[in-house]
Amino acid sequence: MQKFWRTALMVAGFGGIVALSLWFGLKTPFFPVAASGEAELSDELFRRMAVIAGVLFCLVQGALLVSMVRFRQRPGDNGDGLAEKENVLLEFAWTAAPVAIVLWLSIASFDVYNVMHHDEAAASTPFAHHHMGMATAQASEAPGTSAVTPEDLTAPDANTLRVEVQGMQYAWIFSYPGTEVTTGELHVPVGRRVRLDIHASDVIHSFWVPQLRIKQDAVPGMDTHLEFTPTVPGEYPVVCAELCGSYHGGMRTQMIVHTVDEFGTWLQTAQAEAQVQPPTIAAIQP
Ligand SMILES: [Cu+2]
Repeated sequence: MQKFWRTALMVAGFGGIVALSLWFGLKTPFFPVAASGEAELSDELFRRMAVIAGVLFCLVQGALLVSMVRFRQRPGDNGDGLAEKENVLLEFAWTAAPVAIVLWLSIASFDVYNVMHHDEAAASTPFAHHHMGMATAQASEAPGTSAVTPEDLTAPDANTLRVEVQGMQYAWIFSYPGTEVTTGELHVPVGRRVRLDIHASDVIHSFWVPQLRIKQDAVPGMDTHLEFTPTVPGEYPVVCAELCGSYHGGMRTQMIVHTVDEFGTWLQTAQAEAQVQPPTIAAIQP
């Protein structure tokens, strides 16, 4: 009978730990606003990890606490304790369980990674080729005008918006291929898929926008990219997340997510300005 109660207590304790971990993991209060379509993917992954970590934390700390109290040295006890040699089942379990968890987490993480880092083949759909072909044709017909008009970039069925991102000590420079627009702030329309092609001029930087849950290293000599769909208009901080020099902490700018109309207006203004004067963007050089 005593064995029954001991088992019942252990099962109840484990149930309590799981419930506590679920509550902590699913209600995790650490996230800023989720402003992209992909944010939920990484948040969900984080919550699952938090639940698993919560269970493991409680189990390990609980076992420590129970052992400290139950198996403490009693007065007058100078023995060596139990001569426990091995427990094959236990050793197998504590090896197999972490292997299974890590494998599952790797696969789940890779799924999320794949959504945010399309490869070149996936990005260049036949429609993209068609659209780019049209833009080139327009440019050759009317030399001197921009290949891509604001209407092209804001049309509801328009392609993924491509932006070239250049990281350098200590600034981010954004240019919009097909237009002459180059800016120090990233402007994008809400609800449209955006592809950033990321480069670095000098050392490794990392393009990070916490509210959109996107982060990608910018590596000299290597092209990296990110894809996402902003869902909430607003201004979000762009932060360099890779220590890149003495002014690394100042390597910040803004991502402005516009409504579609606002973006069209911004692009028109920026193009008009670009034609009047070539872009002058100063990076801070110590
Ligand atoms: Cu940097």
